[in-house]
Amino acid sequence: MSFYVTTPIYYVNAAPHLGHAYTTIAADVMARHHRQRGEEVFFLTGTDEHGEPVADAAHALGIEPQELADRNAERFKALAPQLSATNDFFIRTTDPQHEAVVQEVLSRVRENGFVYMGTYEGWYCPRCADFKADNEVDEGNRCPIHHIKLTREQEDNYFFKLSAFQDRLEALYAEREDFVAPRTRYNEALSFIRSGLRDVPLTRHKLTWGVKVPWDPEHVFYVWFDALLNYYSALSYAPAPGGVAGAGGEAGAGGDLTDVFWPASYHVIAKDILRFHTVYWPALLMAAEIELPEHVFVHGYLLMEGEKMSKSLGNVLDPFAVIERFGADALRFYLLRDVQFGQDGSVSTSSFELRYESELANELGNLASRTIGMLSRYRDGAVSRGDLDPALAADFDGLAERVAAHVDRAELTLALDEIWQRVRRLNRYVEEQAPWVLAKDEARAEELDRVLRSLAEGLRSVTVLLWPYLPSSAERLLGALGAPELTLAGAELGAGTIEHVEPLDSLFPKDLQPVDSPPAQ
Ligand code: ME8
Repeated sequence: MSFYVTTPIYYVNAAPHLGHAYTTIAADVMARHHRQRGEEVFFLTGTDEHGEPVADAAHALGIEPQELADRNAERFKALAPQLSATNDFFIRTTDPQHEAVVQEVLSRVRENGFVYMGTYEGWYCPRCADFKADNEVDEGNRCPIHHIKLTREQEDNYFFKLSAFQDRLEALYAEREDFVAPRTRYNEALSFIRSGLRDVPLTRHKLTWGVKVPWDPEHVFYVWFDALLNYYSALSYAPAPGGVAGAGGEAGAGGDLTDVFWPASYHVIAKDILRFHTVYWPALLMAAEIELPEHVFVHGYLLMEGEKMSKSLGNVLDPFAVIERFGADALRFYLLRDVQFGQDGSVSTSSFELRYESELANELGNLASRTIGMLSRYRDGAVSRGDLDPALAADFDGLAERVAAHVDRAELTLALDEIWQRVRRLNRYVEEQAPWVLAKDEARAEELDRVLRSLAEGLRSVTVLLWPYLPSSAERLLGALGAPELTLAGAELGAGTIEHVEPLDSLFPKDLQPVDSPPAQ
């Protein structure tokens, strides 16, 4: 079994913000979960470095696009580990290997008869790097996303015959209802297709910052076709992840991983780039005779004060400030817990702090410290062997499978909720069983043993399942339980044997400063 998940490649025209962090975190949760299932996993992220958004931003700063790209690519590259994201490769579209694949694939598209020379006339947003039809622009000819005034462009370009794929795309959507999720996004993509596809520019004449068109070096490829191909090109030169031998070479030596990981299992994106991924991308792959990805999952926007966060709108919540004060785990948890994955959701420092305190500190943190504390106090840390409480075990029955089924559909918030219900169940179990009462009565020692064992095992089970969301905290906690095993099979209640627990410092300390207070001097 192999699993290949991607994030969009981010524009290097600005620094990373919470929106980028969100998609990377979500893809990382999926990658980690699939690794727990023992699958061969490849997780790709990277940067989109060509085109007008980058060229314009560089010129505004008085530097060359390559310099801006180098500078900001480093910041995106550094973002992933700060989020505890475990991407297997970081692609940059200025990588020469990527550029060669773009030229090769798009030449094939031309040889297959899907490219012709034409004249484009219409609206163009340089921030979106997107051509817009008359009915897609706001009043005053403004971009509906960036609110900037658009210019009408006229340019001789090579065109991609998107219209030739009308029937095949409709057939794809009819045959594979899970190609795009959630359903609202599937419907949106399908209705765009049904409204009638028009051919789109494949190259730009006015621009020089891009991949050169091999059959006409006066042109560069339109940045979106260059960018989309990253998902495919990366596999041809990325080093193989640990444990996977590349088809064409040694693990780690840059073997060709295409045979192992293509087609991609999931492209995770937000709705701003839906049309490119759900219409242009499958059509382009069809034109190049490359197999289509399995799923595109379209999540919503993180909103601040009701508007999509973006650098150009200047309303950005700084993920680094949150990480610095609360750690990456808390950010990961908050974003996937508070905003239903797939829908828009408002984020704020106050709702973050509320979740941190009420759920991470008071629910999971307390459960861990109570469980370990009682085992230390009453049993010197030793966990007895024997049966688990059947009533509690019944509440955990099939949990790992349900979580897996949700993650298979990229329902990351629902999967987390399944787990969290068990965290709450365990806290109720402590209250119901009142081990402190049992501990006072020698005659009930066996009962106490069973309660403590059931608690410890329940805690271990939820912690294994929480690992993709809270990797550092989960590893610390499993370390204290003496049960570092992370596989999903091992998440079953009763699958592990905890013999002895060790004391643990508070997992989610409460005496942290608020997110938006100035750092301590
Ligand atoms: O579009 N809420 O790059 P980009 C949620 N280079 N997600 C958000 C977000 C928000 N407020 N803001 C950004 C591009 N994102 C192209 C992609 S792919 C072949 C080329 C995330 O830097 C989300 O994943 O504008 C969105 O789709 C992506 O960042 C856009 O990043």
